[in-house]
Amino acid sequence: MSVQRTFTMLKPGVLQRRIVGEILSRIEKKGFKIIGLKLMQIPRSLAETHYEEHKERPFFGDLVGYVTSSPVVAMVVEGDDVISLLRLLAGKTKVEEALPGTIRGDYATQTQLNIIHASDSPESAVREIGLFFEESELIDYEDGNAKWF
Ligand code: FUP
Repeated sequence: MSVQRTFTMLKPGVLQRRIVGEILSRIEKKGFKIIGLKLMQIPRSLAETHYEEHKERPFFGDLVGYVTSSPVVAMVVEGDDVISLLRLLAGKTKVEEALPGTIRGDYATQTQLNIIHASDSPESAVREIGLFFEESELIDYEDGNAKWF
């Protein structure tokens, strides 16, 4: 196990559906430490850069349109093996594979509206944290509950 940081984003449907608290609660209950958190209206250029690996895919335009359609909640989360563990908590990308009990499995019926993004590798995490956050926006505070998780 090693302490990692990952980037996660609650997509526009989350704020619109008034379920920010519920989704944040899942991340908190798991025991991860939120070290950066903000509401953002993502500019189109940032969305295109964030999803640039998909730029040739047929869903790229709709995906960029969706994530720029209204505000998102952007976060940096820290914890032991948080990159893979947060992906597990989020659930599979495709809704037909996202199991009940996962965030996507419980809250999404369409892949394009799968409500949460979480970095898929250490390289992606570094890149995505750098795209969305300044270092000064990340708070390195003492976690009084760390031993309980
Ligand atoms: P993930 O890392 O789980 O978000 O998955 P991807 O990077 O493969 O996909 C990014 C986003 O593109 C997904 F969250 C939803 C959208 N997508 C589609 O709309 N259709 C697809 O077939 C695959 C992905």
